[in-house]
Amino acid sequence: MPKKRIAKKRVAKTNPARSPKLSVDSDLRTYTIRDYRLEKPSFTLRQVRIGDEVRYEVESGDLSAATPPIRESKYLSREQCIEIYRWMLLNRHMETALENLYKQGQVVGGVYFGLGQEACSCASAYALHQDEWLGPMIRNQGALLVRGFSPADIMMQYMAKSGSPTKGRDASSHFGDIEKRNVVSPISTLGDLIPVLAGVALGARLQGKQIAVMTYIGDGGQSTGVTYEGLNFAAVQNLGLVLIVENNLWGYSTPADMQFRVKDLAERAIAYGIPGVIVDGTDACQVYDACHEACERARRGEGPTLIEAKMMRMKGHAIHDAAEYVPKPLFEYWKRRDPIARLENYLVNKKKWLTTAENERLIAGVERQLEADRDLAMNSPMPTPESAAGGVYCEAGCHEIKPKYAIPAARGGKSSRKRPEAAVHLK
Ligand SMILES: Cc1ncc(C[n+]2csc(CCOP(=O)(O)OP(=O)(O)O)c2C)c(N)n1
Ligand SMILES: [Mg+2]
Repeated sequence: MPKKRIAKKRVAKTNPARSPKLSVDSDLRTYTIRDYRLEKPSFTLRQVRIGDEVRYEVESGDLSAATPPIRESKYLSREQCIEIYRWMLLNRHMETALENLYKQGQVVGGVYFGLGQEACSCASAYALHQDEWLGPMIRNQGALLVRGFSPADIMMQYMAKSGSPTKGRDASSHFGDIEKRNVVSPISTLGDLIPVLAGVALGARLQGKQIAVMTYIGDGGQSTGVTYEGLNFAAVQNLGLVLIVENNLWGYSTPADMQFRVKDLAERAIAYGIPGVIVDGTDACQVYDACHEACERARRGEGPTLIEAKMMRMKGHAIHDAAEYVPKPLFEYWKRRDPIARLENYLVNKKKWLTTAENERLIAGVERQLEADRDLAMNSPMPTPESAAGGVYCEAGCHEIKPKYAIPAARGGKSSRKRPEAAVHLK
């Protein structure tokens, strides 16, 4: 008798019609977004109007939550962690020096800051190999340092000095280096770097090399059509694009809540058919690990990855913007998550990879380097008036673009393919 009862139960369990789990599976699809974070801050803002001014207040969310620890990296060694920390310090100190230069009237135009975003800029660029490519945006001055530009290059650029990367032709961040550092110049129209970097990966592939290429887009900029077009092209072509969506909660004075409806921007990856990852953008180890994995995927020819880095823009859009519209408690909350202070604490107190004295020496070294670079920038000349006519338009051979990796195999002889009708028609 007992045997019979057991048999009956088994039949019932495997009967799909009676199994709610199975019917749910066939109706719903689920997707995975890897989330590296050790905390998941969530705030809602309320718009407040005072006369003509629009400001925001925090409506809900735990502003007093304890700061999480740095997440242990799966890949970074002690030396690499310290090297990233040093880049972040250089990034921060250089921007402080730039702010002072601006206040002294030495800067032509505005200055953009990546305060609070140094981990995102530096640890991401650090994941690229030397012969791979980066397309930075305005907040990624740390990434420029990692790729080999000096603080003097960046300061001279803002001061429009003759020795700056564009020889005084541009007064902010529109410079790159296609010869040595493999940096594509930032493009102001938000999103346009994405198809350009996808094209760089395609070019490398045509030369027989799968590389990782990296670029950034903000929570505001990701709404542009070209973001979709560029990333979709990279996805369809399986190009090694690593797109870092810098969700710093503000696009000018527009809070992220008013920019998109999805909970996390990493969810956008689902629609492209590519992996989406979330990291705490103030944790250098998380940023590095996600970028390293995305770069390895790219090098294996498996296509693009979208990484959403969540953090906070800790200043206004540029130096002219006092960011009065941002709720003060939000600044205080994110200040406790300062990427440099957290990494310093991790290296000195948690891992004991740096003694206090070694840390002080490292910081003093960064300050010395910056002082020397600032003096160099200050003392270098402005361009001569006569030079204004040159170097604006392309001059013969001024930026000849040669294949970087190999000469692509050319198709010899006449093509046997029939010319498509459209081509004939257009002619
Ligand atoms: C296509 C396009 N639209 C508008 C602008 C003007 N603009 C420059 S920066 C910016 C805000 C960008 O915000 P976000 O993408 O979040 O980047 P963040 O400044 O926060 O780093 C806007 C609207 C532009 N440069 N390009
Ligand atoms: Mg933003």
